Amino acid sequence: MKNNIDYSLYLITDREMLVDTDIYTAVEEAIKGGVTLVQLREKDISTLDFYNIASKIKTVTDKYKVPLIINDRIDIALSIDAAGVHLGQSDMPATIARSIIGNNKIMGISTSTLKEAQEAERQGADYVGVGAMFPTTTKDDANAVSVHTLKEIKDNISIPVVAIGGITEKNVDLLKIANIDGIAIISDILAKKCVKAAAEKLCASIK
Ligand code: TZP
Ligand code: MG
Repeated sequence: MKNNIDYSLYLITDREMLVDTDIYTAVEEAIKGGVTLVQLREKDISTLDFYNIASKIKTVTDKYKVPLIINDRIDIALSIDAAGVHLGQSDMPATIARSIIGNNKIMGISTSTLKEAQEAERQGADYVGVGAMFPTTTKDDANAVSVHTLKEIKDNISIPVVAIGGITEKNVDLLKIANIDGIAIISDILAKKCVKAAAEKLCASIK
């Protein structure tokens, strides 16, 4: 089942961006608009709040049979039986994470160079996130990655490649040349007043 994941429109959460809505409604609307995969990524949050939000989001994603990935927190991912985890370069080493989560869970790794992407694949990642592709205010310490490097990564690894960072319906066409498996979006969906319409626009532009 983890081999049939649709990475095409990958929503990553950030509660602080929401406009007049809550995270559960926003995730549901985004799924209705065409989001194929959801990652719960919340910073500055207590373990209890993270766990409670994760369990509640899981009921939403389960309703639509959309896989839920948890950022950073392997313990929370396992506790709610999420589809997997997403780890950065400064999180738990991928090989250790794999030994904890087992082979049936998805493990995604953030990368910004070909070397990091090849290493992630070697260490058992199921997909890599690559970015930041464009300037973004969502993550202030993100490394910039060129479309050339994105394509080089896609051409040199076998696992799915998802681009991230500053992607909007206006610039997504620039990534087409890299033939990637999906785009990961925070603000161009969640900071929009109509989350469903925002997801629909992105969905239309990647078709
Ligand atoms: N990792 C690299 S850039 C980024 C993350 C989490 C932020 C993506 O957010 P946005 O709003 O889609 O630019
Ligand atoms: Mg992290």
